[in-house]
Amino acid sequence: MSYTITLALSKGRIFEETLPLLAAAGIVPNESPDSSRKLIIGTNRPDVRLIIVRATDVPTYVQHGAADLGIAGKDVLIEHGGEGLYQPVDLHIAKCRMMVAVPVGFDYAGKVRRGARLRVATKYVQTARLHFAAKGVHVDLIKLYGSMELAPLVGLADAIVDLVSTGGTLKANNLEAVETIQDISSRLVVNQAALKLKHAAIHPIIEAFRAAVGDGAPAA
Ligand code: PRT
Ligand code: MG
Repeated sequence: MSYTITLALSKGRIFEETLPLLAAAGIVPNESPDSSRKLIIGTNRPDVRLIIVRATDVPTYVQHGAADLGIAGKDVLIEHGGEGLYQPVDLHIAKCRMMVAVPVGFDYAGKVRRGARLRVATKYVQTARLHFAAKGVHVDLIKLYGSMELAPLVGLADAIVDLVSTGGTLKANNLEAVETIQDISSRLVVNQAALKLKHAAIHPIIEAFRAAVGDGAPAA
């Protein structure tokens, strides 16, 4: 089977929230990545397949043209840099906020005012670097790959930069958010060369996603 269009997705919340948008574009996966271990999933359309990759790897597959399209969180796109990618549609899915959090009672504002140097643990090093540089806050960034909430509890860091949706994880670990860095949602990303070479196939998919999320602007 030769596929015209490959779409990169991560399983979990992005896959679940993308299903209705795919349906609006007339695309229905043949199986779910949660019940199947397959990494390449066919759809009702013989010319469209899905590939299942880690959320942080979606921009890489699309940048290199291994996928024509993908869906990735703004958090992931900021860290990746967005090179070689069009980001034509904000899908308003997998919403959360990128925030600075500290142990309850830690005087973050006071430390910042006094120009103290803070140790900040995060998976989002680029985002954190830009944020604290813009505020003129001196930080030592400590790169972690997960469970950032633990770092302040065991003395690895004073603060963390992480995604917050319900706030339940912060609360359970006696942490509180003290600053919002930015609102996050997932974006449709498109390989720039593929958009030109496969325009007839890709353009209608972009337009269907755009219509499904109620965005009236014309596609790239
Ligand atoms: O989980 P895995 O290590 O496989 O990969 P991933 O974390 O990169 O993927 P996934 O599927 O968990 O997240 C994919 C995308 O969903 C992210 O890139 C974000 O754009 C978006 N998203 C939306 C979130 C959240 N909400 C979210 N709450 N991603 C992660 N979280 C985590 C957060 O890091 C924290 O640990 O959930 C925890 C906080 O949740 P609350 O509800 O307790 O506040
Ligand atoms: Mg996760």
